[in-house]
Amino acid sequence: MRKISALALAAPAVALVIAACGGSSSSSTTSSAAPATSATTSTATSTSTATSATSTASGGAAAAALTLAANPSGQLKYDKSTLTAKAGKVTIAVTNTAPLPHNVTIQQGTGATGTVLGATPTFQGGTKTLTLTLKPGTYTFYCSVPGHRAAGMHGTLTVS
Ligand SMILES: [Cu+2]
Repeated sequence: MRKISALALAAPAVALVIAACGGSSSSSTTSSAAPATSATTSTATSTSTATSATSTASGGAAAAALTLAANPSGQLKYDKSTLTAKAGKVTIAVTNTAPLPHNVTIQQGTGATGTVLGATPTFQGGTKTLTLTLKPGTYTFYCSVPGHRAAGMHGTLTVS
């Protein structure tokens, strides 16, 4: 009985402290923080929507998507020059925030030419996902927009 009454006394004391803070100048800080919180919440919602769409597109494969991004400042290169994956279903999520359109094209082997196995559309802004079923081997990823591969927009994908 004594413990319960002690708690009952403590709770109103805490409430009084909170009320005192809320009534002071700190109320302006509280109101400015509220919009930021709701903005974060809406971003998180759209991200989770995109994630579920991606997993549906990749057919529920357990393997995590590889990520590749075009240089955001417009240089003709990707953020990686090598990618590695396990044989089977390989998903590459390609982001292009550069001020010009790019794509990612996957070619068999590392020669100047080779069989093209798949490609994202040429796009600007956002992320496109490319899923291919690949055997162990070496592949080249490059941008097929004229001049981009020659300028350095390519790399090697190793599948084992
Ligand atoms: Cu390009």
